[in-house]
Amino acid sequence: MTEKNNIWFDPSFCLIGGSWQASASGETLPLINPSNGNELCRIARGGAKDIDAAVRAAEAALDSGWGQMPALERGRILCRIGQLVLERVDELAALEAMDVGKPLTQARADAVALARYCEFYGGAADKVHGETIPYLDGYTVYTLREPHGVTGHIVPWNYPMQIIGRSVGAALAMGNACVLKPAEEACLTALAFAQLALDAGLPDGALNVVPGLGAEAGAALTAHPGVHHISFTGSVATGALVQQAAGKNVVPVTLELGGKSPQLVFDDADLDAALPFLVNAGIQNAGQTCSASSRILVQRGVYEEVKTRMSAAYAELTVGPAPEDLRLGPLISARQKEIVEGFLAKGSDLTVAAQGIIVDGAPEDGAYVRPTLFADVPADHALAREEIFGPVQVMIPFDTEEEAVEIANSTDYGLVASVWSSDGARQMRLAKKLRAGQVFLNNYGAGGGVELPFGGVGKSGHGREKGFEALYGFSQLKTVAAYHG
Ligand code: TXE
Repeated sequence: MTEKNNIWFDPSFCLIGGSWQASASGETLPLINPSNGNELCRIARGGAKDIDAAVRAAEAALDSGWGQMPALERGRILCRIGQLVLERVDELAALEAMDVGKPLTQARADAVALARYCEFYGGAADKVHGETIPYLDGYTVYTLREPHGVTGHIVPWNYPMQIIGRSVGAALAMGNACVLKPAEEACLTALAFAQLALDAGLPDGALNVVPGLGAEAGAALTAHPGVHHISFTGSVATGALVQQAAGKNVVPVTLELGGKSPQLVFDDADLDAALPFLVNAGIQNAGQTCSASSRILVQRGVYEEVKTRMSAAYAELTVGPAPEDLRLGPLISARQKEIVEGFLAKGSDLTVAAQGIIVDGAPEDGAYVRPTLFADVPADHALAREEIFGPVQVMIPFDTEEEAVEIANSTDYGLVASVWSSDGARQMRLAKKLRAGQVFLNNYGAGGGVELPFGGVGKSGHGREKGFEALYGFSQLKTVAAYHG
């Protein structure tokens, strides 16, 4: 490591069948610290052979102890993992801050959320029941919830800990054995989590981790005939490839593909309550959040006031290295910075209402961009329709409720939406009319909500994660019909 930290695992290894090992090719990839552009360490460049070994190890785990373990015991192990995560929260936060560029406070919140997912799914493991079905005379019919078998988990770089918690946590709770492919840009906490899982007593092979490139390790995982379910979070383009590959093996997929989520602010909204959410939902994690609110739709009567107040908030935003724990850190990579700058260039015909600042002394090779608020943006402009995945928000004025709904529903995405209004009837109407997997009334995000089913419609993907719903996704139903006369 060029930058010392409390590393309690070897970041250049894969975890396969309970043993840490180099990739079959022996090749490694650089892991870059986005705060300064320096190489942090090398990670394994896993490929098809490593994925195959990981799938075999998962199958072996299902055939042995893990496959036979009662739900109660699986739950206990998950709760123990959660406890170990809590004991290491600060170290995990430091790793994530270094690797992803997250300000420490945000990285810490992710580590706490990871523990919470382990606790939630640990507690839920033995509470997913089948049912008995009244049927014809002489029959007793009941259903069993069974694991898929080997589940593949392809995780992006923006919230590694939270996404691992919600997907691997739920899959393990239902008794699946997992092969996890973290993002090549950020995989330290995935490896750290795997070590904690072993320490907590998770049997060998129940969780395998193979870092590597998407086109190599990721593609090998999605195409592997021994994988029975794939959970993917990432871009629409890659999600479509994952679905195609899974389709060839007739395997179900859960896709979470981001969005262009709107907040609708009406004239009768409590602006004092709304303001912090309007801004924070756009700039948290430097805007690299699937459920980021990148569109702020404001009714004409309060438009100027909201613009003035959001602009003032933007002028206070500071961007700098993750350890400085400012409101924003760098983007994940020079490549992501290029993508976001490309969008800013596309917005050169628009009005910039306000921008935050990059602090003095931020390393030149860090992936920093200034958070930018655009005002008076036409609803059909590229910046109002395409996912930017950076700290950029557009303000769009509207006159009527109907117009607001039409604009809100006019993109290809549908992940999250929120309504700020004191009119209860309007809240109920819009909760139904907005095309999104989650709708928030007078809040945004509800504090993360491990318990709340989450997922999208349209190009935001399909399937639901989080809450109990995820447990149904990571299992399948068997119907047993007994004839006894
Ligand atoms: O995503 P990819 P990238 C969006 C966001 C961002 C854009 C590009 O708009 O600007 O995607 O980011 C693995 N088979 N989101 O390039 O390619 C890859 O290794 C199997 C939104 O990072 O989707 C990584 O582990 N796997 C999003 C994961 O897919 C493959 C979060 C995500 O990478 C693969 C991230 C392949 N052929 C980006 N190619 C959200 N919904 O939150 C890549 N991967």
